Amino acid sequence: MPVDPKILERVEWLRKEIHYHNYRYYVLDSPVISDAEYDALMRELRDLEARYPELITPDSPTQRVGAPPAEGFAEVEHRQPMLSLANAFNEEEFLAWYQRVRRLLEGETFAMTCELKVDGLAVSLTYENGVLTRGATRGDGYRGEDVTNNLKTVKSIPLRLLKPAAAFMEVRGEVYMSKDAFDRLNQERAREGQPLFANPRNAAAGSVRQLDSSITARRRLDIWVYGIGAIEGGEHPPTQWETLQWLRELGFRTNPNTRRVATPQEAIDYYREWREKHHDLPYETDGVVVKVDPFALWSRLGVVGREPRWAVAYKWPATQATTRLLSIGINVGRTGRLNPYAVLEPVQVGGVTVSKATLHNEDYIKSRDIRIGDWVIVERAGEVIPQVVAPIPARRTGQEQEFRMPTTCPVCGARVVRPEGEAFAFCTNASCPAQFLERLIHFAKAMEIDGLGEQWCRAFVEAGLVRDVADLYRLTKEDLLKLERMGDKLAGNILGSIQKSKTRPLSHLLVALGIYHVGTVTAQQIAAKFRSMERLLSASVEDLLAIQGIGPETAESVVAFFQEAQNQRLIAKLREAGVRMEEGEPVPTPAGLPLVGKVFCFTGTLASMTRSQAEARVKALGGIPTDTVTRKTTYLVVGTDPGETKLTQARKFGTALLTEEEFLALIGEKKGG
Ligand code: 0OW
Repeated sequence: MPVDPKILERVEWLRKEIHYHNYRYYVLDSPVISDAEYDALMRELRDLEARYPELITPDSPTQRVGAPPAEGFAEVEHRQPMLSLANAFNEEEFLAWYQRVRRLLEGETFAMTCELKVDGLAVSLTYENGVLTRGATRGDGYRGEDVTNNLKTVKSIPLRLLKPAAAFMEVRGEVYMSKDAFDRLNQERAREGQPLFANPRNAAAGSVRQLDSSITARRRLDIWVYGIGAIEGGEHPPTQWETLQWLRELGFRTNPNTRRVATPQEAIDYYREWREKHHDLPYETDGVVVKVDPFALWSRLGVVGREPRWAVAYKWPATQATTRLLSIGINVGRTGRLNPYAVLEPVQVGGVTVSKATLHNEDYIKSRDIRIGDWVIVERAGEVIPQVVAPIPARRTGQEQEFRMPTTCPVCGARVVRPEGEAFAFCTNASCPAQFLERLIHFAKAMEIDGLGEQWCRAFVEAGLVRDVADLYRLTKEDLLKLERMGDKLAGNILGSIQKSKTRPLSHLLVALGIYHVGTVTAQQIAAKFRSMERLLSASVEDLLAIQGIGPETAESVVAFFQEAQNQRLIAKLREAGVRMEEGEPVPTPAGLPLVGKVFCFTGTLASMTRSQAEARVKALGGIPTDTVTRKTTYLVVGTDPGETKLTQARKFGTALLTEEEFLALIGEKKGG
């Protein structure tokens, strides 16, 4: 029966009042009522919502914690991609950024907004008609994880805006954890014997990506909002400075230390001032973000790859120290790459104890003549892992030794090869434990095993459930139910997807095995030519070279892969598990499909459809969509904010470029169709 309008009115009044007091307390840091008065308002609203549950709305202040633990996060697409930032590590690099902007603007001068670069994680908040409807992590900039329930627990994120703004709006900000909250959290974790977080940024990221939002709620996260993404049915002010002011009036927390300046010297003054003061802030920062203030200039300046030309991150200086290089270790990275690292006499670098540092690769070590036993200079810049920058020859005793890259993998003993022209050496064993997690993730993706993403792969490996990819096909439900947060239904779904993946054609399996230089197109060509794993196992380099477009390095890499004993055993295990080893009859692509044999790659954002929609259209018309531009790519479709790398590759291979309109015409659609 309808609720008494007086109750409705009281509930609405309470919500508005509580939203306002939340704003005063968590955003302005200046409450105007006592905690007791605030608690009384909340208690009254909770009682009314308990008596009249039909009145509960998602933006009610009572709805900040309420969702059951998620089983994983849905992937969501940002309406406007989230960009990253180019770095300037010193004054001349900052001035170079400024001069390039001046040049691009034909000498026009412009104000700049200087903001502290808070060291947290970037998020995007979607408000529809003033109500928070979604919160997402940045992800790869195009797609992120839906962490709405977690972000709703952050008290300084408004569930509803204080005044009308737009029908649809994406608000961008940095979620962070204060130094105090970080210390308290680690003390608590130490007491409970849990692993500690390395720094507030990791703690914030771990808390936002918590599957159980009631845990997130206890983690005392906060946010500084700094920008807008897509906006429809409304507009924001014409400059960054005014937009920050406007966001504050809407109920967001914007950083009070922001400053608008007219000249690069003033920006440098701001940077110098905060380089000395930032340690006193209650939260961590890793530099200053300087932005061109008028938005009208942003569109004229544009974006290169993922980085806007109209902003730069001017980072705090790296800090250095000297110490002894005791030995050189090797870790085998996710792609089998051997990465040398320095084992150091522990030393304090900028307040952090450093005992390991990267040495990048063999050439880096040789070109700097770094020897084992040397005194060396170590540098740590913000979150970048520390690196050895140079030896100190003057302090040599003559006992130092040259470094030599091992010829067998330190983890599994397989041969190590250094492909022609590569800076790195690689382990040749597909089941090498060191690279296994990444190979498992790649396998699951290439075999389209739905539900088996990075975090479950990691859980399988850590629980020792799988030692090579073939073990996937031997998993049972009781195996999976041993895992924390694995439910019966999810276990059934994952096992079902694993079984279903057995029927994928040979080309999928070839991609899934992660053979160096073998991507989607090469795999399809090899599978089409040899048609079965049997024939492929005895193929020679010449047989492979006979395939149009396969070069010597690919042919050798494929033959080397199948000659490795561990790989042959792996394939035998997969076959015995029932994984298909044949390429299906070539699906008779109905004659006349316009894109048969055409290889597509996409870069940037399309206005008329998402990337996955465009790839599906290409597939439906007989074409092959791929992630990278190679000599085999027929077309590179260029959307807005294209990636520099793909354009460079396309120029190198002479790939035909298509605008979105040309692409739509090719697939027989018109813009906005
Ligand atoms: N961390 C920050 C911050 C900021 C960028 C966003 C896209 C282009 C300019 O305080 N105050 N302003 C921006 O503006 N970015 C920031 O952080 C970036 C976002 C993505 C990676 C960094 O976290």
